[in-house]
Amino acid sequence: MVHEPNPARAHGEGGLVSEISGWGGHPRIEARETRDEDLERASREGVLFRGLGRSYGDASLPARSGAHVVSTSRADRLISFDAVTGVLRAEAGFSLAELNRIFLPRGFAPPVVPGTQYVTLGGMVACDVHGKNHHAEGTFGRHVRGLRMRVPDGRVLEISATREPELFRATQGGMGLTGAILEVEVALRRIPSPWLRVETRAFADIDALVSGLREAGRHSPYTLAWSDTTARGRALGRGILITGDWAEPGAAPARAPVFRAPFELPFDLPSGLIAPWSIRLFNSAYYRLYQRARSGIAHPRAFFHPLDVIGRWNRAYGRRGFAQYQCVVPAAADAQIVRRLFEILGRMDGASPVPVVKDFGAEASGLLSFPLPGVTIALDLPMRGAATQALVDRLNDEVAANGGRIYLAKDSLSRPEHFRSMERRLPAWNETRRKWDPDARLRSALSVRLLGDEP
Ligand SMILES: Cc1cc2nc3c(=O)[nH]c(=O)nc-3n(C[C@H](O)[C@H](O)[C@@H](O)COP(=O)(O)OP(=O)(O)OC[C@H]3O[C@@H](n4cnc5c(N)ncnc54)[C@H](O)[C@@H]3O)c2cc1C
Repeated sequence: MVHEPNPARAHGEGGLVSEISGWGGHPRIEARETRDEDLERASREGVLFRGLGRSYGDASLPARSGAHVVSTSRADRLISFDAVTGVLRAEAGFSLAELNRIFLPRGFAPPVVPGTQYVTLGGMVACDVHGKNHHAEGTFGRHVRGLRMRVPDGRVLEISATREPELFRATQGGMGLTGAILEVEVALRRIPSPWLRVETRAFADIDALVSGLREAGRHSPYTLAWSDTTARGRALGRGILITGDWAEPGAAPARAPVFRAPFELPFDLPSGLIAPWSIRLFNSAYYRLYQRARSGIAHPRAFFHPLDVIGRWNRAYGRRGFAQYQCVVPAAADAQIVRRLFEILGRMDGASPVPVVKDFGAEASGLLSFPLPGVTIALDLPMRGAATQALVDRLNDEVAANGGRIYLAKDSLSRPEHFRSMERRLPAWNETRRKWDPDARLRSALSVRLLGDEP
């Protein structure tokens, strides 16, 4: 399938300076955001690319107020698909939502998906996203066959695990700082039906939940857990384990799943509605609702992207926004460390609505890819200014001291000292970045905050 360029969309659009942010709504920055369906042209200036802005913090924001950033969302053509090998090539702005809509009913699924489908292929590579099957399939980058990129010296290159392998590795999880991704080639996998067979089971505390996750990973390709960080005493971290696999045709509806446009929150709700008291009530009700084991057939969106059911749900946090905090701690003693992190949350008023807990498999080849073997937790923390900064600092002390690391796609508050102490691969990544971009022409608000780039 090849689409011809649409002349009406052929030229860069946008260009007025306006306020933009990542999904967490913090920080917000003035930027000149343009959209162009010709990424080769749009990348000539050596400007930061962003996809659909679903990273939570400052990764997709320009290095300084008023600077230019290119959104790839108009460059969304499917370039080729081989039905024998499942290999797809598309422009970097092609969205996972489109991929799901077109390919799931045809018997092919993306190999790895994040918790929202409103992301682009370029963003998935730059963040080297992980999904519920990390223990079995690794990150998205493991399935990427090649990239077409504009590198900072101006050349357009085809790169892969064998052509410019260091650049290829540095780009996976490189947060857009090694060049502009123009096209992505990735292997899809065959599935027996587009529906999921799903089971849920409750566990009474965090230790039981982590061993339940690990045990489930031995036979289930998809696993994750929701954990209650607001429960008290022994029950701290009690949670619901969710496992899934693609349903066989006989067990699934014969019809294709319909992806309806979600209901959208039309405006920002007042900041402060999502507060420790309301989170405690919600978490407790959620745990009770799923306390009895259940099983059934689920729509792929309900299983993989449950939050997408409400569009713009981030507005529930109000104008102040929220910080996502996601870290991973290594497998040795992971349940104890997670318990300590939850205790810190309790002491510092850091309630988070239904946090996600997931076990990770092997470290990826991406030089800054997030996962390492162990357990990851993802928390939504309503923004409370200095109190949230102090909480993230304290969590990072604990994570760094235990050999863990944070996920850049979610981060907005970590300090460079913490990041450096967590990231032993940083010197190797810096070296590759410097080789391709000696003057750090390509930079972002995140690279200024964490890597010491000039604004
Ligand atoms: C509800 C929700 C759930 C999520 N769940 C998960 C999850 O389970 N696992 C997970 O790993 N992540 C998860 N994420 C994070 C999200 O998947 C990633 O941040 C990423 O895929 C966002 O894609 P995007 O297209 O919106 O990119 P953006 O957020 O716009 O950009 C992200 C980064 O990619 C760079 N970038 C984007 N496009 C290009 C390009 N063409 N060339 C070079 N650099 C580029 C940007 O500069 C930026 O650094 C979740 C996010 C949300 C909102």
